[in-house]
Amino acid sequence: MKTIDLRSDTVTLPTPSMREAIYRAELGDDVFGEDPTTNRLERMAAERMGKEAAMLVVSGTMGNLVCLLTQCQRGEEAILGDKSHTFLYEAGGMSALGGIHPHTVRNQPDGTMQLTDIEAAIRGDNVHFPRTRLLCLENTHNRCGGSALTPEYTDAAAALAKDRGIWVHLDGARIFNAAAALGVDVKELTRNVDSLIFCLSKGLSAPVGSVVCGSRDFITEARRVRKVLGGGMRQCGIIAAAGITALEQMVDRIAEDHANARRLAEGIARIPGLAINREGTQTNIIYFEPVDEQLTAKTLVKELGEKGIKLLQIGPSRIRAVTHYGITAEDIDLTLAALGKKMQKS
Ligand code: TLP
Repeated sequence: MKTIDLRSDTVTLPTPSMREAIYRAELGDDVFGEDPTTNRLERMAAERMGKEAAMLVVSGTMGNLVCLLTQCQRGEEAILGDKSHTFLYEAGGMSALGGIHPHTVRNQPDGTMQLTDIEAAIRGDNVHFPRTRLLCLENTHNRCGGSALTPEYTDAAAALAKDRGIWVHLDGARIFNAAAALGVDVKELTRNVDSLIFCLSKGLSAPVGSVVCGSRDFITEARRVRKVLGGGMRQCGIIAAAGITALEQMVDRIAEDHANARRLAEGIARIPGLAINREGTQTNIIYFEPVDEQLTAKTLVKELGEKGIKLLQIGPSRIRAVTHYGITAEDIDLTLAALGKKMQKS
């Protein structure tokens, strides 16, 4: 039976040319700064993001944590969206390991936080309050339907933060999806943030790895934090080699994933009994739900799973589908046919 795995873009396997690049990678000890392939990936990533320096980390979660720990001391505060990945899905690492106080601000359905809400969350100088150090943005926004924050919004939020003397970190796990959806160079989305991460192992299809980018001084400090977390790797050119191939070959095809996500969303909108998120599909993530109380999200996910179509249940009623390399328009049509058949029966 054919499997169509729409649970996440993290399920992507390395392409044949990534496997070839891994096999051929020139290696050294990266803790000594001597892995030529890792050094090359880090230079490429910094250049792409318009930053001075970059550092390979194991995962997006580690990248966000390294950035937070580099920018905030214990008892200081970071402002972040109440639906942000860092707040919801990173095991509370910022407080568990950094003693950093999360101050959540409501995410709007499009993934933004209102500037007035951010402004209100920034603490004044008062002995009762933690010090606000950092504002965290997420682009694309996972829980907000894969929505893309525009350069104008990012610049405005960063200007506000700068004016109030706080830094800005961007969780750009899927920043290339945002750039593709908006038709802008990725630098337009990163130019005013102090630190950012992007993931090699999601839409870009590499097997492992994320990259932290920022100023030279920031990355020097971040290397120390990564070491503390046990993230100093040795011959990680094995990972970086696939990352280089990802940057060279996988960025320009992302638009295909977005077209497939739109095809899926439009098809779901036509199936009676299913409701699709109202914000529209901008990138490769969609959320939908059964409206009929007889059929729960859990049952629908289970029954499609039995037919080889894997979806992710999020909360009691929502279902997530993510398109990625390896998912074709034909797979989308098979998924829609299976969903349509299931809904007819229920
Ligand atoms: N997201 C995963 C799950 O954790 C939910 C997914 O399947 O979408 N930032 C954002 C915006 C993310 O979506 C993710 C992963 C991360 C950070 C963490 O990356 P990893 O999984 O590499 O630690």
